[in-house]
Amino acid sequence: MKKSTKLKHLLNSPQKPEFLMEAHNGLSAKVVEEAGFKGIWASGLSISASMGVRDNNEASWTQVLDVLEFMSDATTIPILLDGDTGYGNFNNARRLVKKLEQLDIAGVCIEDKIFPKSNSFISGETQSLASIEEFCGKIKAMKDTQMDDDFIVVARVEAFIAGWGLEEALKRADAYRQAGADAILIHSKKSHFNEIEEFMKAWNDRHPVVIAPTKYYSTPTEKFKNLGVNAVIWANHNLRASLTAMQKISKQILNDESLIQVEDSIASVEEIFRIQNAEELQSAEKKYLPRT
Ligand code: SPV
Ligand code: MG
Repeated sequence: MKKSTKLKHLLNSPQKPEFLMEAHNGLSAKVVEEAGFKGIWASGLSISASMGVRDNNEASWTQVLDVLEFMSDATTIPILLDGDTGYGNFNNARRLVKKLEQLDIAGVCIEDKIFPKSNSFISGETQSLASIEEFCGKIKAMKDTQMDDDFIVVARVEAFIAGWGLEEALKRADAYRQAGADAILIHSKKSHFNEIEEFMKAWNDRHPVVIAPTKYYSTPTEKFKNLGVNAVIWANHNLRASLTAMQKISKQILNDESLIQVEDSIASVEEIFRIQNAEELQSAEKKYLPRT
């Protein structure tokens, strides 16, 4: 089955919610697939952080595509790209769709802000939203451009992030649905899931909904299920886990000036070879290299 079709099924699955796990490079994408997840969230925050830059479109869109190519080649489960604002206007966004399809990326999520975007958790209230008309035009251009009928465009509503209320969030979500978005991502930066709850009740199962409970992380998943959320994105947890691990190990090796204390607490070199599938190359070499 095509990766795009798998993502489409995941977003429309009778089993609610389904889950997408964050990855930010080929290795973390493999880890997500091996863990058993059905889909990958290629997080803008995590990809930018792993490149050592900010989540403000400092990395160019083609630099992001280079990372995605490794992620896509390394895995068989679908990848949903966090495509920020689509890296420009409708024209940039539709060219993005064309290139994503070529890389076998299953779908892209775009948010109704202005390029260059800022992360939703940094001074959200000062962030301007795109006009509904402009954003709907962008969604339409993307849907008109895709060659694969199952390619997914998720429209992310940043109304709550920018300090607007339920009415604005609903108005935008419904306009984006009508413009052709395959699902809505409703985002909130509150530590309680109130905004999401209000939205889900008023939305009344009109169209698939995706959430990213980064800030309201203490909400039991059962609540999302009861509200009928279609998919939950665990949005940045591999990046954060690896940052903590790297900080700890670098400090320890710096202080110890020795590897004695760390060797058993980290992945073995053999484990790296396994996840790289080094064995396959060894057998291919036997098959294809001249015997000397
Ligand atoms: C990201 O992962 O870059 C997101 C989701 O946009 S969140 O960080 O939860 O805003
Ligand atoms: Mg993002």
